[in-house]
Amino acid sequence: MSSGFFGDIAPIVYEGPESESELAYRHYNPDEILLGKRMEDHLRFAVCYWHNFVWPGSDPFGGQTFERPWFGDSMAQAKQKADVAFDMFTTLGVPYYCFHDADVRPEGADFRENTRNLEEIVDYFAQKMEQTGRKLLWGTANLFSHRRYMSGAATNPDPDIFAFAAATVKTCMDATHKLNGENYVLWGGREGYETLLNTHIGQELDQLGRFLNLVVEYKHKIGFKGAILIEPKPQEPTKHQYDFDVAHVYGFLKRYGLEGEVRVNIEQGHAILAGHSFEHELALANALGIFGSIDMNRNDYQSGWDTDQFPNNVPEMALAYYHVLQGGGFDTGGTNFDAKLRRQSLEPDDLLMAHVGAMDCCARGLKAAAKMLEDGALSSFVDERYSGWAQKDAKKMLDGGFTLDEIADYVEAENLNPEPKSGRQEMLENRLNRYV
Ligand code: XUL
Ligand code: CO
Repeated sequence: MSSGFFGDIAPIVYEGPESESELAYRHYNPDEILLGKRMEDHLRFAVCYWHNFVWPGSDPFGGQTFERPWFGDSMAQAKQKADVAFDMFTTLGVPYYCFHDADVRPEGADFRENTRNLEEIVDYFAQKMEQTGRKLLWGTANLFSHRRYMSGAATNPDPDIFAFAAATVKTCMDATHKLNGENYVLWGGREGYETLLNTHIGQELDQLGRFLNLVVEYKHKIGFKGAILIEPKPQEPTKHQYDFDVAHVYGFLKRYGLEGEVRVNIEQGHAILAGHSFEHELALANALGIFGSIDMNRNDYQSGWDTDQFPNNVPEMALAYYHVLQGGGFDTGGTNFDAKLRRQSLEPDDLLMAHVGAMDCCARGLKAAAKMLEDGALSSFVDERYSGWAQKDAKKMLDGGFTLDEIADYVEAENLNPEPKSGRQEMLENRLNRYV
């Protein structure tokens, strides 16, 4: 049954680049085949619950701007919110969604009530998913908003808070498993520190390592087949977060023996906050074998804040999808819009237009990326640039077949005197620009 929130808006469909409608896809054509696969199956779009249906429009200087009938803390309102959310997923034709426990259930007085509320909503979601054919990309626990987590969840100095957080994650993993979620995400919003004056870093890292091992052990215990993903972010809300970026996460996983068990959910805006480009983080995750999923939302490049805006820069997105495709594309992952409206965008259809534009930009980025890959526009040069490493002696050098002094002997014997070769950056930038 329709929630009525969006009025009588018909399902949004592909109308092609000439369409004049604000509520039509010009580029996102789910059935279009790229590299042998449907566009919908490449992109695996997800709508996030929190920014669309929970965030009230507040900023550090002002409170609520959005008026939504489901704002409140009753179970009836939580179900009304779910009705609107599923209406939006189906109107947009987005196959997946993502949520935190605190987005979807009323806050209870204690752990037991939280769990009961979550279970009731999970049953409601299960019915709605069955009716609408929508799927869960990932579930997660909000271990950062409640005041009990102000000094961390897994990394809290108080073991009772560690326990409360662990128990909460168990309930969220159960919920995700029950809804056939394809991934479980951990973003450690409070897993870091404000000041070293009161912080024991080594102790906190060991707590975080044990916490993540508990999650992985439980995944296997319940037979959850999805991927466990960490979402890196360097700061905000804490001054310094332990899951700073992909490289930090990899080092952390190695240290705690989890590099084969946990992958990353990379958010565009977080990459920028860490001083990287999005494609750097994607390429590195691929190289390290830990790529999982993406949050496709941008920051404001001037303010330097995590503004969670809908993506709208096609060249950036082309490069992002280029790296996603180069790594073989999404497996359990997908494209989640962890994005929110600007607080002045009050109307229900602003929510729809934001997603329509974002999905069209992703589709354009994906098409450009697929074409670049197909044509070998960048890879032909890169392959040639590294082709020397296919030669016998070069391979031997890489595989440990030479010691340092043997390499010195080799250079002398062959009288090596190599000349540098052009990196051709401008030529490659020009090539890229032909596709976007
Ligand atoms: C915060 C953020 C989170 C995670 C899920 O910056 O990105 O919403 O995506 O907890
Ligand atoms: Co995110």
